[in-house]
Amino acid sequence: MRFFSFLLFYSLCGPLSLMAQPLKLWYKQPARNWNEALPVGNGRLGVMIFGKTNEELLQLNESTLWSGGPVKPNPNPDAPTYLPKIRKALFDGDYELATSLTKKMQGRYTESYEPLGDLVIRQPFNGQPTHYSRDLNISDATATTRFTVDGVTYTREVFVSAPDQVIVVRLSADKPGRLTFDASATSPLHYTKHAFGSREIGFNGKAPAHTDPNYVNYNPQPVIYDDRSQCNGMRFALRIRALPSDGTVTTDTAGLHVSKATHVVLLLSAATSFNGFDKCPDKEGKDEIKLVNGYLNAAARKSFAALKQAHQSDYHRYFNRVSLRLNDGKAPSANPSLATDERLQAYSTGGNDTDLERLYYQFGRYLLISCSRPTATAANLQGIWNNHVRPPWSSNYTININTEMNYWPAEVGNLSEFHRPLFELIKDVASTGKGTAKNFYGLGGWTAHHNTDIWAESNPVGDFGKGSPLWANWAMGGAWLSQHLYEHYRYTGDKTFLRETAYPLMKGAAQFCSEWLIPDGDGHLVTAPSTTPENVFVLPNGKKGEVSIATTMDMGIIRDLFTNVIEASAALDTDAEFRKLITEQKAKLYPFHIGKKGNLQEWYKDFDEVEPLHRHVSHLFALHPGRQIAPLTTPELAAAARKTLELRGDEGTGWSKAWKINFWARLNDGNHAYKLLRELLKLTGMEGTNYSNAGGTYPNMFCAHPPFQIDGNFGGIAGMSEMLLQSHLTDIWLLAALPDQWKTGQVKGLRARGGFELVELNWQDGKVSKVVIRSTVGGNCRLRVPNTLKASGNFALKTASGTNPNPLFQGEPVAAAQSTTTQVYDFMTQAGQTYTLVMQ
Ligand code: FUC
Repeated sequence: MRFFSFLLFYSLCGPLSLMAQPLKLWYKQPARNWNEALPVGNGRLGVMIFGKTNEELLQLNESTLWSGGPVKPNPNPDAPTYLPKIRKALFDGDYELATSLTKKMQGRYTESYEPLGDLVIRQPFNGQPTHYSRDLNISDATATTRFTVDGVTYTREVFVSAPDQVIVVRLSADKPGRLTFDASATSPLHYTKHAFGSREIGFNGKAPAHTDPNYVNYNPQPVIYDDRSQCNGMRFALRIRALPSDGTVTTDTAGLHVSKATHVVLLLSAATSFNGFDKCPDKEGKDEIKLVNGYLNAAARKSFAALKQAHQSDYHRYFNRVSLRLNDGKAPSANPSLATDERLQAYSTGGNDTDLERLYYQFGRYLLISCSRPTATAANLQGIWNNHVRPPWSSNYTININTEMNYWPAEVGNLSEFHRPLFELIKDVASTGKGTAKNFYGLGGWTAHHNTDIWAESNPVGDFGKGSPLWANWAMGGAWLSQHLYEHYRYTGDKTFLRETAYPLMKGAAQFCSEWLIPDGDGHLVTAPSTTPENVFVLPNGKKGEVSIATTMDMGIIRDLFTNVIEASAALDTDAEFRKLITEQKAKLYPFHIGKKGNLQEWYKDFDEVEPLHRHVSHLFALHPGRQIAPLTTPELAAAARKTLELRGDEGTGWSKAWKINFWARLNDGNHAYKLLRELLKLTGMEGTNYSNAGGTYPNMFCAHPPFQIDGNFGGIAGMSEMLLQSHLTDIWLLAALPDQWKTGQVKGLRARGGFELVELNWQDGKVSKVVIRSTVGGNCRLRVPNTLKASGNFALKTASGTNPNPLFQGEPVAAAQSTTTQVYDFMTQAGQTYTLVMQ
């Protein structure tokens, strides 16, 4: 009945009114596996909801729950002695020796992100459930499961409150006294169960002192709990309390038993003893029992309605900042009777559904709000959702692409606050990274390598020679992460942040790079050893080489960092000497080269790659997320970057496709970006790891690496933003890579660099019909658009000429300010004022 009234409503009111409907992922059956379960979270607490009927499963996470303890300093004191030997081997052309020596400069692997446990709710039914539906309403951040059985309709609502720091589960029956269930909680870690009075249960536990990455298979005991030092393995606690209801509630060690109720609200609270990256989580740990009870007691004083109201008004503050309409919903095959998995399936087999693309975009924003709250930890490889004790790649922070990708949509997607946890992580990594720079290389500043964890590990991983230098010994992690600090400044113009937080960290990363560079004897500065994650080259003798000199990625990242530090130190009027030094060094960096195939060369020499279709495209860093290569500023290098992408092909894992969307958008090829977006959204159920012909989207809209990795969700929507709006060069370019399928649309609330907010952008037939821009910090607004515009209102709009005077838009000069396909305008803005431009 509900379904038919929805159909009637839809046909009466048409697709436009569909826009006003809440955005939902919904399904006609319970989740059959984790990749069909639905994620909710508040940055610290995460839940995967399976929506099963008589045995519901809520898989639980707490974002600070990791194995291990603080980083052990100086794990490989001999490391620096190998550096001169490696460099000699490299300049002698002995790449094999260089590779084997580089292995001697490795340290420990990181620790793993651990699951908290499972809540199982058993309801005894006689009949078969009917009228089943479950959904995740991303407009309200609430999940609902509903079904009818034995003549009763049961509803379960779940949300995770950020203001109240609890998971709220409300179970109800539409007939009085028909709600009877048992709830029990288990953990895959070491734990003991408890019952507290008649309405509360829970467990206390201890995380492993160490967990090996899932790809390490040579240790007899990959998960270790024993730790006499009391410095490894944090404590954790979970509490589940039933609020007073009309039924009876009892507890015992088996769980919590509710009988003959009508509505019951369960509050779940969790905490760990994690007390910062440099504190022993056990003997110096926080009092997790006090924390868990504190959250629970405070929340229990509120009604369900009050908890829900506080949760939703908090969530709406962020989520509602952006809205999107693509093609006015004119081409959706979006048959409203199709569930999300069916819609993905229809889309994967060629159906058009711009509304599904919109849902995907907003789902990505939903995920960032749910897994990267300003006061919580940064989003890891799986955000905060993981059910494995030894998760894929430790579910850690892989910083040779993945962690950075998580944060690409933050600023443009108007979720700037949600970028902050990354800055906190960078601070911690810079702290251990200072020791790593000194102990591994004898250098100043700070550095980090392939991946890090909650303890801010920064050493080259690989377990003392067992890992491939290709990824383990890549020393550019700190330099790449630092880009995020400066980008936050470019978007917000927040000088206090630049002075107090960003600049000291950026400068430390630049100091390391400045000392890491060496002359190549040919007038250039190079890095050595150097790798390009994660491809291997063919040596002249036909063998494989991993380590070489001055890879294009190294040069791109250092060029980017130096540019940012030069701009930042000038903006802050500080460190003139250091600025002079790195300005001179930047001019001598080994330049980008165009290879024999017309591509952007990946290595110092024009080697062939062992895997021509490799998923990483590290050498295009300067195209995206860097700003050194662009069609408008370096047309020849941009053409070479295009050739590289053509040669690499469109295959790859989830994040690889997502990165390629961004690359093609930066090359202003909206149709190619769109082709990749469609591939990213291809429905898959694939498990395991398939590095070449894989990627796609699981039924719950999580990105398949495979297996699940959240980076592809975030990279994908960052790419969609880049198709509509780019501001990395010296202007704000609207509709920079518009595909044919998005000829008409509207977006509200995206942010551009320079502190500008796109209050509203409307376009028709590929042309901007109206744009409303609000300035938050003032300054010149230089706008690049595909058609002529006029000012609506009393402000002077002029054709742009010369350098953009706005200090947040420095950069390489754009060859021709007015290109044949775009118009470029300047208008002066004042902070807090709004400016409207309309089609002429
Ligand atoms: C890098 C990638 C893998 C994976 C892992 C987490 O090492 O090469 O594809 O994304 O990180």
